[in-house]
Amino acid sequence: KYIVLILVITIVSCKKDRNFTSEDIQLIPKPAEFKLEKGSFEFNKNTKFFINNDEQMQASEILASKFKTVTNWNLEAVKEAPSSNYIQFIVNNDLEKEAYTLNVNNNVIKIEASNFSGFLYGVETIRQLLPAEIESDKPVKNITWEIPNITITDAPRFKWRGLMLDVSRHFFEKEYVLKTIDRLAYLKMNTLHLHLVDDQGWRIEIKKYPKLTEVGAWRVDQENKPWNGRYTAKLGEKATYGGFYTQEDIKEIVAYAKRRGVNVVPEIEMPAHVTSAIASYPEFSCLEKPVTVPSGGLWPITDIYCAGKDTTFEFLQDVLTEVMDLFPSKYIHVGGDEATKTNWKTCKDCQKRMRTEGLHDVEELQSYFIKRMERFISSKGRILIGWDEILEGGLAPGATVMSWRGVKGGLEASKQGHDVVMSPGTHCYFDHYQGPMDTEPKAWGGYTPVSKVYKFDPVVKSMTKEQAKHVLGGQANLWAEYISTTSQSEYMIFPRLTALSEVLWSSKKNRSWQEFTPRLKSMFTRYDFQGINYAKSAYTIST
Ligand code: TNX
Repeated sequence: KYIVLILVITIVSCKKDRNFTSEDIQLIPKPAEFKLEKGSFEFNKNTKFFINNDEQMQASEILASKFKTVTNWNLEAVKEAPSSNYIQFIVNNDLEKEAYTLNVNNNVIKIEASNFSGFLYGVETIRQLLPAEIESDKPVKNITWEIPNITITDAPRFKWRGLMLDVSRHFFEKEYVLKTIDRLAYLKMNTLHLHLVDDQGWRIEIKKYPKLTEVGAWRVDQENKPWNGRYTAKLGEKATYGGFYTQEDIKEIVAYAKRRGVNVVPEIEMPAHVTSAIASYPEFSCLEKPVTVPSGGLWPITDIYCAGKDTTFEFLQDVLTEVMDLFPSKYIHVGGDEATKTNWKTCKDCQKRMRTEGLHDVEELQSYFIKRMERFISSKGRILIGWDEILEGGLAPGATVMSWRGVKGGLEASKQGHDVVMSPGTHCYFDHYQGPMDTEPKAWGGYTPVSKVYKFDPVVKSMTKEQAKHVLGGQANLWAEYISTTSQSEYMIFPRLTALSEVLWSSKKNRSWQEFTPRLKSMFTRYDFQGINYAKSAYTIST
């Protein structure tokens, strides 16, 4: 009996004395500063969130719902100060947006922030400090939900920390989009760019133009055939693959994202990558010939919007009006990439437009096109953003550039005093291989292992201080030509997004690949609990 008693006492006292070491702190992205102290805070069913407003309540719910799942506790949010065992949310307007401080001290945790995102990130940090089992989707027994006494001061390096999902080439169901939003917030990322339009599918309901989704959202199913055999369906052939988000779906996505500090940026491609729209309304193209929604790669893309007809612009303004009503995003993406302007060269309306506007070539006509859209978008108080082709023929006055063909376009835009988001194919294209081609699933091409993503820096070395200020941040793009399931999408996104989150959040001097890799490995345990199909090969290959 005595032996048992001594054993119990030893175990209990060991637990109390558990001393965390810096190896227990495996946060990604790495916080700006942290100081570990002796002692710890232990969650139990009486732990309370001490809050003042709805925003703080929403942030606390992220953690409360995790505890509900694993312990079945209903951690309460209260507005009166409890005597101990609570997490207090404190408004501190000296802190920048998204910044937070976290102080864990035996019986009390304090999170200070100036806005919702800051509180949310404080909570997400607590989540990462807790045992990995907090991520389980099933009840977990025999765990002490303890986190070390620690003081963290943290703020992001960049304000645009994004991921793009190509929902056109592969239609991702709403549920997967919502899951992706959770995962972004978990890594303190704040932007989800939805590529809603491309040749192979139009994915958003537009009330004024129902054919966009009746026709444009569907193609002949070629999901299991290689992308590179160009396949263009015959007119009238049965189109069964596809889908789209209703306006109700979009509202749900946007509201869900807001509660996770994520801004959803819609992309409505123009003038090219729009065969799905032309298939629905041929009258907005130069040739006005009926076409079908292609199932595979389409190159070059010649069926583009006609830049000569005013009706094209009216159509696009109507579309964007509905889009802007749904998406509160300050930035509205209009694509602008890879337009083969063959038809513009022979189209009478386009020729006339060029004469009346005094344009010398089709590049200037594309620039006219984007500038005209930019006037419309900025008249609504929003900012146009487009792929770096929008620089050609002259950049629209208020435009922001998303640089994908390397960082060149971004550098040029910053020189012209425009804001940029860096998303170079070399480091940010998650449709590239992340390991040897013979062992990895078929991908677009290229080689972008997680270590290369980690080496990315959105600020170009040759930039002046002034130019660097125009770099809003960076973004990963998941083009989906070769994606046919959500689990494959997860495989391409993770763990590369984990590396990118640190690139975009943590200061440069705070980053080291050697020091990052053990943290990445420990993140895998959390991803296992979250049920994410990350590329397990990535870690061994890159270290
Ligand atoms: C180029 S990046 C495209 C996409 C393709 C991608 C494949 C960009 C603006 N356009 O349409 O999916 O390459 O990596």
